[in-house]
Amino acid sequence: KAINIAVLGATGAVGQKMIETLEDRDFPIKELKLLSSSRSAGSKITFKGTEYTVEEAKPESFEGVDIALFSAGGSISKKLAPEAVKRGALVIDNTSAYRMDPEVPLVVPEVNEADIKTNNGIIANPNCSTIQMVAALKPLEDKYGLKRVLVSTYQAVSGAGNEAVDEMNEQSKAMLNGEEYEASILPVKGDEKHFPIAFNALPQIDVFEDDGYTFEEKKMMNETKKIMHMDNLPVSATCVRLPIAVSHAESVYVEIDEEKVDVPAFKEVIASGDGVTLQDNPSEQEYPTPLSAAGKKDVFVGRIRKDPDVDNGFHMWVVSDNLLKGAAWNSVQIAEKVVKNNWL
Ligand code: 11C
Repeated sequence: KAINIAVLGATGAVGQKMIETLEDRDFPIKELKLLSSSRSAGSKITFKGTEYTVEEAKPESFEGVDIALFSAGGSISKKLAPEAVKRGALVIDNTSAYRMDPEVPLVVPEVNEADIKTNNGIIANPNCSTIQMVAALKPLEDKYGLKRVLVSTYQAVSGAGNEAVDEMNEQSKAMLNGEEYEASILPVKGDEKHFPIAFNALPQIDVFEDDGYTFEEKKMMNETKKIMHMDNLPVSATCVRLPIAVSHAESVYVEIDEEKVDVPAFKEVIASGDGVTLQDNPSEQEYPTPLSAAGKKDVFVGRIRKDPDVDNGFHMWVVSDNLLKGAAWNSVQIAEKVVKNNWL
């Protein structure tokens, strides 16, 4: 049955993709409400040939809304998600505001779809770099069990929003022209120092915590345990931003709980994963890249190799569109599961 949907953060990098994904999936919508901060209110967005005016989000905006997709920043989620829930909406929140709340399910449908059901009105959508990694780990956990995960990321600038991508583009042009440029957004807009992303690599995504890890790294470590229901799984991350517009890539080193597995068997298991596509043929130079994954919904895995010195250790290269599977598609996918299973 058709339902009433609201998208909060409709003009942002993820919000735009949410709207495109709802259209692309032909989601059963009765009424669509596009919401934003007062700054972007009044913008026009076309959905299925009809022009919508983006409205400023207020608590009353959620009257009559069945599912609200939130992607307007953590503080706005903290303020408006309870208001939406109070008015009967189910919130699918794409910020970090509620992810580690024990009352809130944190969901990647291919991994823990059943968790959707037990909610108090809010379902959290994980961090983009976490989503693609757990999608690739899930078939390995099911078949072999997991003992340890080490990951280094190569993340796209769109994870930091449209204005960060604009800054990368402007910086790149300026540097090629030998002109002065000033960084003002990355690595973290609110932090004291800013560094250019053009022709660079920044080993800081989000703010630093007291233990020397960044919040992005902590998100990968903590969210993975929660989504996979593996509180004791050792996961350690290094997150790096590169001058890529779309798609995060990750070098994932995994120790499985079996010692006699060969590469062909490991590849077969990866290929069997829901939402996972194996792209791994070194003799044909076949492997995923950020450009090849951009615009696609799947998680792509290649470069699978066995650690020559560790019997149960494997390397893999995991790439996915951070705005789709990492954000908009995963949120819409949760909404589809809710509708399909009558979980509203
Ligand atoms: C990035 N992963 O690439 C971040 C963006 O917690 O939802 C997503 C932030 C989040 O900068």
